[in-house]
Amino acid sequence: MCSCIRRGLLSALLTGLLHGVAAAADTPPAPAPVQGYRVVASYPHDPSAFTQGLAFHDGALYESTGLYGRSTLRRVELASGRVLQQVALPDTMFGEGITVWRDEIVQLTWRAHRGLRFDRASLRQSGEFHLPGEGWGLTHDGRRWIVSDGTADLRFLDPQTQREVRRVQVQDAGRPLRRLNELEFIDGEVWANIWHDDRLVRISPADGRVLGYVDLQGLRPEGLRRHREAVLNGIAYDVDRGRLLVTGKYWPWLYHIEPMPLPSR
Ligand SMILES: [Ca+2]
Repeated sequence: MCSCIRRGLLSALLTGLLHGVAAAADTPPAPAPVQGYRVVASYPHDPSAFTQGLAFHDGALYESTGLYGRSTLRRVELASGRVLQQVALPDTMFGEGITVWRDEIVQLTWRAHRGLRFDRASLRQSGEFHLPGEGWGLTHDGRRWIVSDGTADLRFLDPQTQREVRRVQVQDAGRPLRRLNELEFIDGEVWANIWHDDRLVRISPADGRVLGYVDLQGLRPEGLRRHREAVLNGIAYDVDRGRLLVTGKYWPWLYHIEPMPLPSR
């Protein structure tokens, strides 16, 4: 083979490779996969609760409710939906996300720039801290508190100082996913509600990448489907029994659900 043919072949090969690279760069990243669900069990839920936070720990369900003058932190019996104990927040505070942190319940407020700490056993307030910006959802990964604020960002706070130590932007297919709301940390992933959306989103806490969705379309109780604010909000995980629990604002039911493949069309 003469050197000119070799040079021609080499040039064609390089051109092909470069076109391949360019084509790969032009291809938008594929959106994250979507799962469906099945309802395993339904439990009564206070239909007057404007649910803003939900957590399950050691057999007990904890709930935060919002609205000015009506915000509470409560311990709830899962099977009956009965409120076993509750504390009312000051009228100037709008309750938001909660998480169980050791022997405490930590509760965010929406725009008061304050987080509240309660003794888990008595629900007596044990402290408070400054929270810059808005507070929406709250969970933790065992080391850091994780906060959403209605944007696409998740903030990671040092539980000792409540200072922000890192932040990730949640993205699907390269686009920010905004309106992140109630949160739950499940098996190394952050699960989130999206305000006014029927999907749960699963997020990689390392880089904010969306790993998948669970589409809960059809779960909202029939009488509430035209109610503008009665949206899906509230994810709790019973780590002992592997139960995923979800509800919504004003929903009369709280559901134990299981993600499933979507039926093929
Ligand atoms: Ca939660």
